[in-house]
Amino acid sequence: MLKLWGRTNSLNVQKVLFCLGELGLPFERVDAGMQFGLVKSAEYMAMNPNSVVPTLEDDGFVLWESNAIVRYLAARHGAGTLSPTDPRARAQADRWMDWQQTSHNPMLTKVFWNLVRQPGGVPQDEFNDACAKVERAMDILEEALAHSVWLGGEAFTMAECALAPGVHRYLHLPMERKARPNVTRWYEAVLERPMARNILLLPLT
Ligand SMILES: N[C@@H](CCC(=O)N[C@@H](CS)C(=O)NCC(=O)O)C(=O)O
Repeated sequence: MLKLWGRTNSLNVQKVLFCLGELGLPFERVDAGMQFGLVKSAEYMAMNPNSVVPTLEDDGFVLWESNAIVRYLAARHGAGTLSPTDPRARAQADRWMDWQQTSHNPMLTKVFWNLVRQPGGVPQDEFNDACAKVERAMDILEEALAHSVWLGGEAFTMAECALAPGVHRYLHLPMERKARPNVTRWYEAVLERPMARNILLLPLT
């Protein structure tokens, strides 16, 4: 049976949970990270030397990095659906997944921590800069979704699994947001997926 380590309020764990839910795969989950600890234990670090969540184990095969886990599960169990087989469709999904890790998430994390987990923990100018960059990233997403139903085109893919938790987080931060109708339409469509509400609709903590 697949085994996943990670707390459910982690954006990176939520990506994997969403992917597992889309694929309908049975799995066991172990709470780990933040208040649950475990990630600094020798046993955990032997699997994931980064001391972060998520980590997946599949019949002795251990994998860390949330997007790599999503790609692995999608390739193994969702080839042609979650994991597109057409090279261009695959590249589009990959592109958004890489963008999530490198452009969207770093600044979103700074804003999120400053507003939710450790209010005032980030100097004001750094916070303002992070907010401006998150807004710019959300504008890029808004523009892209004006031209396609899903991130990869006409079909729901693993890119949705990877990006939905971050967009959910952004949309629920206690701050002002401008209207982005295409993002809203996409987010509402994501919430219609069978497992999405269980995984995403948690209070931000
Ligand atoms: N690039 C890694 C980042 C993993 C990461 O930073 N995980 C956070 C939670 S989202 C973490 O484990 N934080 C420490 C903790 O929860 O104790 C991935 O995508 O898996």
